[in-house]
Amino acid sequence: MTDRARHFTTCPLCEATCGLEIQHDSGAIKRISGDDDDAFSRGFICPKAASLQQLHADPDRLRAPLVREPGGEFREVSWPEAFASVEERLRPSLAGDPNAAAIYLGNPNVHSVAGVLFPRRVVRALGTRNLFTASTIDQMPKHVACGLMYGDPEALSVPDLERTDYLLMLGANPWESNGSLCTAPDFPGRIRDLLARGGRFIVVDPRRTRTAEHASEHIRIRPGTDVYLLLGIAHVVFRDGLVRLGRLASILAGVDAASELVAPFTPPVVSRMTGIDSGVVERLARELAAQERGVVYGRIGTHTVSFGTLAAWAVDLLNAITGHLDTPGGAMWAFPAHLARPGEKRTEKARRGFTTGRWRSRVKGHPEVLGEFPVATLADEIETPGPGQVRVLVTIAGNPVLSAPDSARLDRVLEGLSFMVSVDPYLNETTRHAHVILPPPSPLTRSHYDLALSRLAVRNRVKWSPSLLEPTGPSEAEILVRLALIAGGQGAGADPSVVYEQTEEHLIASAITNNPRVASKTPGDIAASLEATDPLDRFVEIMVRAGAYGDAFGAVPDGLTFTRLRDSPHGIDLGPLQPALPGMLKTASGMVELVPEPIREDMSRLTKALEASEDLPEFVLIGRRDLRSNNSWMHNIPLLIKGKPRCTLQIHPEDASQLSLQNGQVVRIQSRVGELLAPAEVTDKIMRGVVSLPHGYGHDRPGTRQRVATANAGVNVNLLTDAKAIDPLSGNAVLNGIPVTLAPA
Ligand SMILES: Nc1nc2c(c(=O)[nH]1)N[C@H]1C(S)=C(S)[C@@H](COP(=O)(O)OP(=O)(O)OC[C@H]3O[C@@H](n4cnc5c(=O)[nH]c(N)nc54)[C@H](O)[C@@H]3O)O[C@H]1N2
Ligand SMILES: Nc1nc2c(c(=O)[nH]1)N[C@H]1C(S)=C(S)[C@@H](COP(=O)(O)OP(=O)(O)OC[C@H]3O[C@@H](n4cnc5c(=O)[nH]c(N)nc54)[C@H](O)[C@@H]3O)O[C@H]1N2
Ligand code: SF4
Ligand SMILES: [Mo]
Repeated sequence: MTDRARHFTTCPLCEATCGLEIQHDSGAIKRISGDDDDAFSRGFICPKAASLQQLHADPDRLRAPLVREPGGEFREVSWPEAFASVEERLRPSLAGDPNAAAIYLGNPNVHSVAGVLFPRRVVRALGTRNLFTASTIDQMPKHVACGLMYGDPEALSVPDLERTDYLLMLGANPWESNGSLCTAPDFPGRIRDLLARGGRFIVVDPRRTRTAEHASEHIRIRPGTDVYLLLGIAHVVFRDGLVRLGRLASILAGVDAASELVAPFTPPVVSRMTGIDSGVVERLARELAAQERGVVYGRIGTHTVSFGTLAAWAVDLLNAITGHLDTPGGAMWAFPAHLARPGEKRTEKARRGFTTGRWRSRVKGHPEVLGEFPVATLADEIETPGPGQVRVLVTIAGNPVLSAPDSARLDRVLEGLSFMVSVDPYLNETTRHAHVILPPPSPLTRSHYDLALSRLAVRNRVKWSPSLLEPTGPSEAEILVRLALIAGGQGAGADPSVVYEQTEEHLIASAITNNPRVASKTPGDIAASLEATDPLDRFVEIMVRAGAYGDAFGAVPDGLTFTRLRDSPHGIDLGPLQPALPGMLKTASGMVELVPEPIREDMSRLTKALEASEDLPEFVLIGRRDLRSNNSWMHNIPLLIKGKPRCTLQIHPEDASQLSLQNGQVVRIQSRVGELLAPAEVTDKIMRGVVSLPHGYGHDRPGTRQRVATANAGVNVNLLTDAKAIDPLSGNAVLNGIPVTLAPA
């Protein structure tokens, strides 16, 4: 028996944030397992966790920067050479126009402190308005809905899974995805607990997913129509006098207006649009309203559709009118340790509410939302000539060539850029277009704290973990800071520590202004009292000590300190979710706006769709996820990709027989924008008229360096999704419910 050391950390791969125990021999990883003592995840992990070891060891993972030669070949270079080459080309290619640069930030950024803090710094240094992120192919509708209702686009409510007795879930498949906008390690276990205490779990999905198989009831819905179901339920709640406002009665604005707005959505109308029996709509309304502790929760299938924001809004509306908002067992808000408790900030930003469209995109005139334009319009900005045309692209942790709609066009236009730089550990479908690739080291080389996901947790908790390994090159933080310095004109030789110092000063200043218990401290006192040494750990320390449970740098005797974080390798439980209203509200009225004006306006689009509903397409395409995948970027891990090919077109047996399609036979799938071939998987799990293909595949592009993925290429579903189809309020792409035609190939 060798004496292995045990290292505890958090898995950075998905939103569940499971605690890991890594057994190692002086850094050589021997085993990765769930941390049984983690206060939140209690030992749960999924198969992806163990693959961190393979990810770390992956020979295709870039260890050194690459520069693309004029001939197209990539050459490994030293870090100084790589940064020099960015300096040489980035700013000159802009020719003085900051908006000639665009930046795309991908999903993995939310999983690291560096990825949350520093990409914004690069954006500011570039000075461009052309900011694009994975949010507009994902959850932007929820930000907009919450922004409009609560005044704060980051105030996303989560279902209180641990205390609810009734969960109505739409468009989510946590048995595969492990949950989203709802950080709950072992989501399935938490649902099993709900069922064990006699609760009901209802899943609305066009597919009988693994999640649906565990539900008390599975309701099939026609893709893209969740909003009708939700408004139909609200209709019955109002019609039958089942409204219960409870404690929130005095701060809910627009109850009568909401009642009027949902009047057209009678159960028969809803039934016609969704394919769900009127009787089911009536019953769901009665059940939800009768619950002491019940909640409605919607995710990808509810958001990435053409009425995404309306549907996201309808979820919160329904929770509000049935007495399930901001109450145990309902939809609640987490209080992360690094933020002030809602309403406690001394100088709460003036309650200005939330607006979008402060500026517009050059080509299509899309309104900015949270300072971003829709990813769906990135190709327009690159391809369309004229002043302000995008000639330079920075991508950080993103693979839009596989993840964004109409990606054939994006793939094509990226080749026309004057300069592209990517911060990414792989030479993949997107980064093969870059002139310089700057690979961050493996996640095991960074300490961990969840700045983003702790806001979405179903239980308050805090955890900080040190890094396991030393990076051999610069950390991701340093890469991003250097990129920001180059973009800002300070050059490749500028000292990153200046940026760390500025960030620290800024965080200390905010601590003093925001927390009344810190107000009497001087910046010098605070800096001198810090225990952490690494700059990013110091940022976490400042935020946590000034945050909701912090020691306020000595003013609160039992408050959290960095020493306590360091001495709690399994995390610290901070208890169940607590009520946040009205303190959290940032609307101009100081109320929850149940019927914000932009929502009321967009409702007319919905009413119009009611009239146009007769000519339904023969087939619509939806997506899906698999437990062993992670969007586009973990198909290079043999452990995860092995087994039956998973990039198949699921189709109902009766639809298949009508098309004379056999299981395994190749189908030609055509949409307005493209076509592709995929093997049919005939299964009654999917409803008639709907077919499903997962995203993140299509690893057959030339010039990539992901050998395992290339051998298991699959096809890219986003060759079929339409960049013209977006939810207008959020700019989110429509990725579910794509009209397609099918034929045997
Ligand atoms: N049709 C369809 N399309 C979809 C979806 C869908 O359901 N259907 N889902 C959408 C959703 S929800 C999302 S979030 C997007 C994701 O869209 P993206 O974020 O664009 O794509 P990912 O596949 O997550 O790619 C992540 C990239 O980050 C790199 N990476 C991994 N770890 C790190 C790291 O630590 N640092 C850095 N710098 N880079 C890293 C990977 O190599 C990869 O290139 O896809 C969307 N696209
Ligand atoms: N294993 C794995 N885990 C992941 C990811 C991954 O790629 N793989 N990606 C991560 C990311 S970035 C995200 S955002 C989350 C997403 O997490 P989830 O929101 O749970 O996403 P999905 O698993 O795609 O589940 C969406 C479900 O919506 C259904 N659906 C499609 N259209 C409609 C519709 O119109 N109405 C309704 N009601 N349902 C519909 C689909 O059939 C599918 O079952 O997962 C994260 N976790
Ligand atoms: S569910 Fe899997 S991928 Fe997600 S955090 Fe847990 S172990 Fe990691
Ligand atoms: Mo996502």
